[in-house]
Amino acid sequence: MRGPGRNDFFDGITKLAGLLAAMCLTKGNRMDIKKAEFVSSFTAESHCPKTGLPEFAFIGRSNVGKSSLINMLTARNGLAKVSGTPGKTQLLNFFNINDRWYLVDLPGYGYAKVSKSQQKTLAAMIEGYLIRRAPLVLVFVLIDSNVPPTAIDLEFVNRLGEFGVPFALAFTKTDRQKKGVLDNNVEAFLEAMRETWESLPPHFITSSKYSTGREEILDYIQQVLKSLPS
Ligand SMILES: Nc1nc2c(ncn2[C@@H]2O[C@H](COP(=O)(O)OP(=O)(O)O)[C@@H](O)[C@H]2O)c(=O)[nH]1
Ligand SMILES: [Mg+2]
Repeated sequence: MRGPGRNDFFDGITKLAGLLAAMCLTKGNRMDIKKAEFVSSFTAESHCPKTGLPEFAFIGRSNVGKSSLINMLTARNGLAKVSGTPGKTQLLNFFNINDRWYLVDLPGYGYAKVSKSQQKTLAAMIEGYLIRRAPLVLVFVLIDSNVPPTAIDLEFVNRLGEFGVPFALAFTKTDRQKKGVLDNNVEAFLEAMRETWESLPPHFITSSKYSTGREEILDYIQQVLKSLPS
């Protein structure tokens, strides 16, 4: 795993974000979602357009609450489809946010009910995007806070490390648990990551039901955008 480089990156980004937050994150600076528009879906990285704008991708196991989180962040209820049927989103879905950045909704991973060959196709699509997509700035990996760490999520974040892709964690559906259980699950995930990672990525506690974590995530995206070379 390309550990040390990634760790430096996280440290750098976290410090920079903290500094910027202290310097200029007054209310007027908070990201207002003035525009959130579905643009198009693509079946492969090679088909994705050159937009000139940075991309933040969202991924997680099927049913983790990704569509709900996207709707919550953008304050658009029907933007990403919320579905009780997992495994439906099988494309790279692009959303234009404020003509400033793209939110890219990636297919869910680890959905057992799709065939092995389809899983392979999906994995190739996801990895192709993650590895080759130049405008990709950061991936939000969604983790269900209601369950202890799963091998599939840990393997996925470790793979991001191997690819050298920066990421942050968003623990989802935190309203469904007592605080004690939630804290245990979050801490256990971070603890499991410490086994392979020297320093940890930023993490967010979210509930789409109560908009928990919305400001924190939007502030973070704003800070990362500001830190990019123009
Ligand atoms: N209580 C609660 N339920 C949620 C939350 N987020 C998602 N859900 C529910 O979890 C299920 C899956 O959500 P969805 O957003 O479609 O997940 P996706 O498959 O990852 O896109 C749906 O029944 C949602 O209503 C949350 O923050 N709190
Ligand atoms: Mg979905």
